[in-house]
Amino acid sequence: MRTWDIFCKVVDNYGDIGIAWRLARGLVKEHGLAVRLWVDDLHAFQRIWPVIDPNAAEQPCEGVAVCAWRTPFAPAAPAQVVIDAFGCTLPETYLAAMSVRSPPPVWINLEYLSAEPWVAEHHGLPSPHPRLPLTRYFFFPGYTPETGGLLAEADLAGRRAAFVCSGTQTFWRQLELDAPQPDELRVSLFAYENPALSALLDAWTADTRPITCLVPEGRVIPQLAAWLSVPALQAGEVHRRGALQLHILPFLDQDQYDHLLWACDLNFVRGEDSCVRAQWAARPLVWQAYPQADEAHRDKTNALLAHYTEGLDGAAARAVSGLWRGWNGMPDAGMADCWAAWRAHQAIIEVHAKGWCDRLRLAGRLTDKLVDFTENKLKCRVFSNP
Ligand code: TRH
Repeated sequence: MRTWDIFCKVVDNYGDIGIAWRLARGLVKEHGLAVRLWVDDLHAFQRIWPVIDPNAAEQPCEGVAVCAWRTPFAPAAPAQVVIDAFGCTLPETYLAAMSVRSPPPVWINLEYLSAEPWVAEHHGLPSPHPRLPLTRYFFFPGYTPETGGLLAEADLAGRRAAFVCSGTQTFWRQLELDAPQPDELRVSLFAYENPALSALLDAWTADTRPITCLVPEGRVIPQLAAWLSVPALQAGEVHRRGALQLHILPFLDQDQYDHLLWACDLNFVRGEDSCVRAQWAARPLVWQAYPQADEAHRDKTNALLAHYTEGLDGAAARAVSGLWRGWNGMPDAGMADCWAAWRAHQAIIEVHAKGWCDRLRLAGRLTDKLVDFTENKLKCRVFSNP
């Protein structure tokens, strides 16, 4: 059985561990690999996967050996494949052990996802280590077949279809919510602090049909509390303003969060992993890119928008772009107008979201592509090191 080590440093938020965990689970379940996942912040991990014990040095979970990445790093024999998630810098002692392993491990730097065109050109490129006899390969997830593809379980579409067909009522009950009214729009909101939020909430308050907004606890809560003029907000609270009903939810586990995305009519998502999951949900979405000091998130937003709105009718495409750009600090119009335009084209945007999900499959599944890529390299190594 092939051995894999995945290293993950939690920079901030939940995207790094969210992606590393999804990848580790997929490699074990679908490819039968022996995977160790080294994580430097098990508390963050526990937020998205509550059975994780934040104090355990090593614990089995879903077939993955979850290991605490501590400093100094205790000696560990390197695996055949080593993933350094998002260039997290491997422990020096581990790197040294990799360099004397024969044949050397296949070493992958799993990069952040972007829809920008340069990704395809950089995917798979080697980078020799300056001192050690090791080569690191850049593996870029992406939206086209020339890239590393997207994280998705093989049974994802089937599970989603089964849930949509017969699971939503139970899900709403579990969250202690009523099922949606026929004319209601149910929205999930996962966001960073956002200057456009108040104007969007104002627009929802003035909508002609009811809007229910479900907000898992997180970074946007203080801003919501300020808009509501309340000192703080907790899970379970409900607030009404005009057509808008706001529900604060507890932070859900990663699988339940998928259910939320599948059950809502529109999902506001952020960063990387929730954005991809919202696309697989086959529902309309609004993406907030992870804000970067050099404004690189603007290029990322525009690149995904260009790709996502391909094939969408002109006015509907402008409505999607307007709302996404306004939400990402690039307003083409006021938020109220952006919302009105989105509402006017809602039906066509919903159809597009379903078609988009089918098109996404053409990019390929990241786990399959990663296994193919590393298997090829491993075979070459065995061949050159008989
Ligand atoms: O948490 P994020 O903002 O993570 C970000 C991005 O990944 C960004 O690219 C990276 O540079 C930065 O971290 C360091 O957003 P993201 O990527 O959507 O990750 C959130 C994870 O949390 C995802 O796996 C879904 C999960 N989640 C839950 O499990 N339960 C919840 O209730 C919610 C709202 C999210």
